[in-house]
Amino acid sequence: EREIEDDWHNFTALGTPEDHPARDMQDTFYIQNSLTTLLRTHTSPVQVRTMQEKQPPIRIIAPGRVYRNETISSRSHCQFHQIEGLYVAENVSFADLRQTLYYFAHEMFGATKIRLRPSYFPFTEPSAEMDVYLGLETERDVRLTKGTGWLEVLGCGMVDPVVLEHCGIDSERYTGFAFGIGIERISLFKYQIDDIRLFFENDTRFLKQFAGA
Ligand code: 2NL
Repeated sequence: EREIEDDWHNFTALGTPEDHPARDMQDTFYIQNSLTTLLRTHTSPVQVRTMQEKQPPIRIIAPGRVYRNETISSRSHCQFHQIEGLYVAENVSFADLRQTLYYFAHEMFGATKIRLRPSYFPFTEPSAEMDVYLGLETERDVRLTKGTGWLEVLGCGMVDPVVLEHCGIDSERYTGFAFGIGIERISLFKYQIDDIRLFFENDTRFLKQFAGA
């Protein structure tokens, strides 16, 4: 999939207005000072193109590298990988979203409890953050969850009808849910890695640990 996108597929189609801070040069890498050609800030343009090309039911998982102009530290980087999911069909509900995410949390983390907290994304309404319950069994759980037992793992929501219409889908007939996960962020705690920069240094001593994982 393309990593260089235009602002329509990365922002406009997804309901991110011209004056939204995410569009700023501070946050997004533009190509040669162009205001329209940029490094994608999420994998959503893949789903946008899919919706433009075919009618529901649509089920797609879009993994890939994305770029944000952030200060590099042990916790954040200017490049990372995302997995986004999108499901658009008749009668897709928030309950469907919750059950799908619960299944993922159970398989990925062995979590038996999740919670959805209200949040905001320009492309979903309503929007939520999903936390998984790790408990406070180990010292690591206490540290990772700041003593609460709950860990934030992804963002999600019901696709905003405006986004469906931008992509040529009848929002009176169809509804959908979407979610996005930062792969490095969840790998950091799943594999107890303390610095996100390690993923991009290509040091074979680091990479070999995951051979066959
Ligand atoms: C996050 C949150 C999210 C989406 C991504 C999406 C894509 C389309 C339409 C609507 Cl085409 N939504 N993606 C929705 C909610 C959250 O990502 O924190 N990602 C790291």
